[in-house]
Amino acid sequence: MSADTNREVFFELMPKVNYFYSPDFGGYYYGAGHPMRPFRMSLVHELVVSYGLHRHLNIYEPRPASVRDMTAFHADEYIKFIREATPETYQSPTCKDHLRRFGINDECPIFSGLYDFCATACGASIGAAAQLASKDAEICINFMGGYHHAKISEASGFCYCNDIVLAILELLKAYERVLYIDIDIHHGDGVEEAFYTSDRVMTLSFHKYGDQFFPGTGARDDIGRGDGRGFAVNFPFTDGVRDDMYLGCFKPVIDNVLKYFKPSAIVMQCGADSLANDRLGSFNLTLNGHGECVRYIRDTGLPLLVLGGGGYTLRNVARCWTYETAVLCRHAVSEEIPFNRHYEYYSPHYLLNILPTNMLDRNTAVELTKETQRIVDQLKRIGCPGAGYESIGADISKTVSLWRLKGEEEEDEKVDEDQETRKLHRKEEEEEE
Ligand code: V1D
Ligand code: CA
Repeated sequence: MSADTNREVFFELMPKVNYFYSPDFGGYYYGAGHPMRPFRMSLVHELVVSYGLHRHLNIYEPRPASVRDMTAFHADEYIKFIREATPETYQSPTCKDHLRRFGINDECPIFSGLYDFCATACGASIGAAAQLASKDAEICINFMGGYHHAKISEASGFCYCNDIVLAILELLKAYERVLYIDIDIHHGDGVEEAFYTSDRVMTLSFHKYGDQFFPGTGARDDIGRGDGRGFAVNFPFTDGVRDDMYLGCFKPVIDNVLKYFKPSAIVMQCGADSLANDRLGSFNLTLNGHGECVRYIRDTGLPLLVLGGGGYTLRNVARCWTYETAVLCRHAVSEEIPFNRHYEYYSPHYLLNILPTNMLDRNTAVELTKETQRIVDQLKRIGCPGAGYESIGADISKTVSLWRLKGEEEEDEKVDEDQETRKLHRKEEEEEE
């Protein structure tokens, strides 16, 4: 074989990986003391480039989503509101009550540039889905997206517009069945709710459940309704889960989802708040565990959209999503963090991996095995995929379910037993600012 033919074979075997990034994204600011810090995207991108990963992927600056794009899922009046709201209206005491209707509060404040922030995140996820649908890419990455809590007309949990639902709707134009996987520590309630009655989208969320942990949904017996019965899958964990136990659940669940659901494309939300030492989370995963989930999904060879999500210890978010970018473009990265503009964030050891803490693992092998078996039994019952599906290109608005009403009243913030540890993390974060 000539050198040229070798090159062609090499490029054919290597999946085309497209990475979406907007240099303005890191400049948005939710407000003082708010744990969601879009600045983390600047850290991620800087680390990706300093590792030289940009040479192994194609970088795209996204086109912002239009109002029309966003109202494929969201209510017209909600998008109009997000577009017109300003930090000044948010500050006015008379407006505050009115804003509550759309879920606006101190957790989801109106900040400067909010609409552009949403349009960028959604534009990137929709653009990425369109590339996958037209086979212009095999893997797309958008760490500016992953806002899984946003509802049709309501902001929730730091999320305003649900780029994930919009991306899935785009994929459904070309693919018969889409699998959504969510490894953020929080339940992916907005995506589950949107497709709760659909058998063309399976939503699978691994999350902390119990102790009134936000958002409080994602119980094991929430499995979908009507045509969608069995197509919502929830894996509840409790505090302290480590790599080995997590993967021991993740892998068999994925194997059985592939076997019984047979997805034609996958969307994966990679919230980094499931890592050890996250400022809001209480799992104990390292990059080996979190990254192995991504590798396992990459190895399915299915068209794949990888998204961001939560993640509140900024230096670890950058470590995690950089490592996962390397996994997706199949390029090994060194354990030593290369010098970059934000090098001081990685002090004192300047290494890539993160260590598990000595926190107690409250999950037991017996419980987790039972949970895995329950899910396998649920999957066995979903029936033969392909039977009775709407034809491709049919009116997909029908697949978005509207039946669920607004959830329970918000619970008071829990008093956390790890409060002291969290205070320490918070102090570290403040020092990072
Ligand atoms: F710790 C905080 C400090 C300031 C403001 C908010 C918080 C905070 C921590 N956890 N807020 C929460 C969660 N909300 C509640 C209750 C509702 N409140 C009245 C109390 O516990 C919200 C957590 C949102 C998590 C978002 C996400 O990580 O899942 C995400 N994924 O994609 C983007 C964000
Ligand atoms: Ca989750």
